Amino acid sequence: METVVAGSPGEKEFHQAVREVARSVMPVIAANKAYAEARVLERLAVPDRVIAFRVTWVDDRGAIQINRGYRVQMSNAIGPYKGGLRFHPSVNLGVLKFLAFEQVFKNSLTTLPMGGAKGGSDFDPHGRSDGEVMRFCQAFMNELFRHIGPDVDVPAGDIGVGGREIGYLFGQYRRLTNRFHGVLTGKGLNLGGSRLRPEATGYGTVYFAQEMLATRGDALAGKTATVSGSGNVAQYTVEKLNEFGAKAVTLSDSGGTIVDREGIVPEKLAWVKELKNGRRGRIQEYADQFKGATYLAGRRPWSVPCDLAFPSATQNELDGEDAGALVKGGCLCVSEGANMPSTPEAIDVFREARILYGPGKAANAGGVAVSGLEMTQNAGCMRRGRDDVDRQLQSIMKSIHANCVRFGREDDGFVDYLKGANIAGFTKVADAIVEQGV
Ligand code: NDP
Ligand code: 2IT
Repeated sequence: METVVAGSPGEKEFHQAVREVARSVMPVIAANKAYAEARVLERLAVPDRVIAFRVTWVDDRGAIQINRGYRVQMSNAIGPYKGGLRFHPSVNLGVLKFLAFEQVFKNSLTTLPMGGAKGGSDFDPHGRSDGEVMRFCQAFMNELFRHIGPDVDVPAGDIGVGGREIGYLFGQYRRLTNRFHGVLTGKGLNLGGSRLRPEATGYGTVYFAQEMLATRGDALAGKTATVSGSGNVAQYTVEKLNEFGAKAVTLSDSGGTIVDREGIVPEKLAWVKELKNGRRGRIQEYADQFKGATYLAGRRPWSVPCDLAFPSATQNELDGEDAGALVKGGCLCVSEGANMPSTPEAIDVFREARILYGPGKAANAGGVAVSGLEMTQNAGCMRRGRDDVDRQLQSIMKSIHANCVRFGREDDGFVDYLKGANIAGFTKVADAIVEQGV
């Protein structure tokens, strides 16, 4: 860790992500001479390549705007680089390195042949018109296009990047290269996108919770859930919870949290989708729209009593104190839709309380898994139906869960899903690195 920290000063999220994986896999490396000799972990903690560039574009007033753009290509040991693009003012190199590092292990867990990468920009889409977002995406692709390709690096969405942005990015890639192929995932159906990709992360996170609960003879029906965020992942988490007969009682955004003890039922969720994906408004409006709902300005959902928690907004959004409040409120299962939403202190609290804790790299892998299916559909010029994709998604989430249990079960029967996910994800990549020499 000293070498990692010295080589990436100030990148605290990156240090946090590496430390968490190192803690789990050090015993595996100590027991496997080949991994130690090949210095697999040290190699994985330095990106294969970091691309950083200026994005210059013109806003609606005719003024020139300048943003920073990045792509961190972490490892392609088991497949082409793969991972999302994030547009958010908090984006910097350290954040993208943490996300790219996590992506390597997550993608390995999916069982599909995908390496790990992440990219994005400090561009803030809030309050920008469609035209401004389009011109920004075009300017971003003007540099990115030379570094990606269907068997090189295949970006997708993340915070601030959804179907609209992927469409603009794809259009510019096609104009620049004269190629129509699967260079991005999360595309609209007209552009060769996969059915169920928008739903996949949220649905997968709920399927993962279902698997975790089943190990204790329990199920989702009748449970109360807190959900953070109100974007892509949060929306489809609530949708699937409703289908399973559970009740979601919170959503949030960077302004605060709404609490609706009656449950965010399908009609209310449809309104949230229009608010967030159509008008792009604030979640606060929910409390004005629906009687009985309240708005907690500047607060997160974790003080609301629940059986299940689905952190689905951003990194480090749930700290030790929040974890304590969740456990005290009766929470028995946490399934992470976001990447690294729980701080190390929060994870310690979950562990000590022996509750079910599904880390993001396992629980939210359904999104990139369906991205992997989109790549195979594009490569084979074919299309799968919704039920077919859903079946595959469920089967992948089950296999990720089984792998976590296999590598994470402790002597007393408790499953440390974080340890299991890290070891299972690491082992496949480590073997591939050893096989390919230096
Ligand atoms: P969206 O942009 O659709 O939604 C993000 C949500 O999180 C918004 O409600 C946003 O609020 C909130 N949010 C973002 N940053 C912050 C912050 N700093 N503080 C408080 N709230 C914040 O993104 P997604 O739903 O796609 O992504 C959510 C999480 O899921 C991220 O951690 C992402 O990495 C992860 N993820 C996404 C996948 C995908 O397929 N999209 C796959 C796997 C993981 P506001 O509108 O106010 O900014
Ligand atoms: O964090 C993630 O796994 C994503 N944002 C999805 C990446 C992808 O390539 O679909």
